[in-house]
Amino acid sequence: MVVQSEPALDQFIRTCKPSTQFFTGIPTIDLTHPDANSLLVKACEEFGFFKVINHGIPLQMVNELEEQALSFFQLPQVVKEKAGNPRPFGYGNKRIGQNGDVGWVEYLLLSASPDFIHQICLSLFPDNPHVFSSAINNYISKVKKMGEQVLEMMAEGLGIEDERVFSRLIKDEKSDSCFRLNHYPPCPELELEMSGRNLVGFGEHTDPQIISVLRSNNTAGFQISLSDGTWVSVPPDHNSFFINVGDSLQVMTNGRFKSVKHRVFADHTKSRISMIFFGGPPLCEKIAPLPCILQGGGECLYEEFTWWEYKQAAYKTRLSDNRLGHFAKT
Ligand code: GA4
Repeated sequence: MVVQSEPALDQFIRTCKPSTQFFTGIPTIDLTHPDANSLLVKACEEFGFFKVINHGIPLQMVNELEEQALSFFQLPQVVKEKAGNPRPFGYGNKRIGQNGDVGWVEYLLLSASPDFIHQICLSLFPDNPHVFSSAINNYISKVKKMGEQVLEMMAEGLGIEDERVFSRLIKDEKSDSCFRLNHYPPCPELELEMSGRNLVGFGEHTDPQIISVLRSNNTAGFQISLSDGTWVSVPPDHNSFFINVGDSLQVMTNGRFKSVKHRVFADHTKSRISMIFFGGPPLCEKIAPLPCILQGGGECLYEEFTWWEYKQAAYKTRLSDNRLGHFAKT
């Protein structure tokens, strides 16, 4: 067995312009609003990112998972490691992916299948796997439904006849969706102050899937890149969800929706906990710009690929790489 040493602290530091202010322009979509469909489309075109309120997800269930997650991350390292190696699924600490990326984060990366989750919880807690596995599975099932609803509203907003054109990919029983619990521990060793030095929790990247549904505790640190390349800080809101457009949705909409570049900086005094559902298509699904989108004019920007091919290519890249470039038509 090869035991990897911990990356040195300076590997997590990025120096950039201090941004102490929160960006106030993040679109907030009330899912019960009569114009929600068109507002969603606008948000996906402009930012590839938005906040969802009136989402119908019981907050008690969300808080329950947050508590469970906190207790999990407080366990001794040897217990957490019983979840196995995070490649492809399991417990990871400070190393992300397989190509040398590091982040000030520990995480549990899971396939979103209820049976799989139960198995992992059984390895972690052989005497009582149910508490953790049902907290995760209940959460996923609700958040997945909300994600499907949002995808149907997006299709309607785009005027697509088949409103299930996006959501069916996640509803499919073979959907390759995954789930991640992240814990960004505080880093008191480091006086970050206003020096412009930041501790990278999760480096800049886009998500490969269709959409990602994120919920975090009230600790700041999440940033998105705007269309002009400026990074802005997203005000945390533990009662709402944030949704990212992923690369696959950018392709299906022929670039009309933007897969948002985002990153997380860790806090030096407060823990950040986040939970993300990544809605992905079945492995054999062909991803390409939708014919009904192309009918509106404009040339087709991407080659067709299967989700399996995209995933294979994506997992060979570094976090900050432009993964879609490989499939762009020249
Ligand atoms: C980014 C989105 C999801 O967290 C993830 C990540 C995955 C991993 O952590 O193993 C990847 C990253 C993510 C994209 C490029 C590759 C794969 C790390 C990495 C360097 C689970 C996913 O699907 O893609």
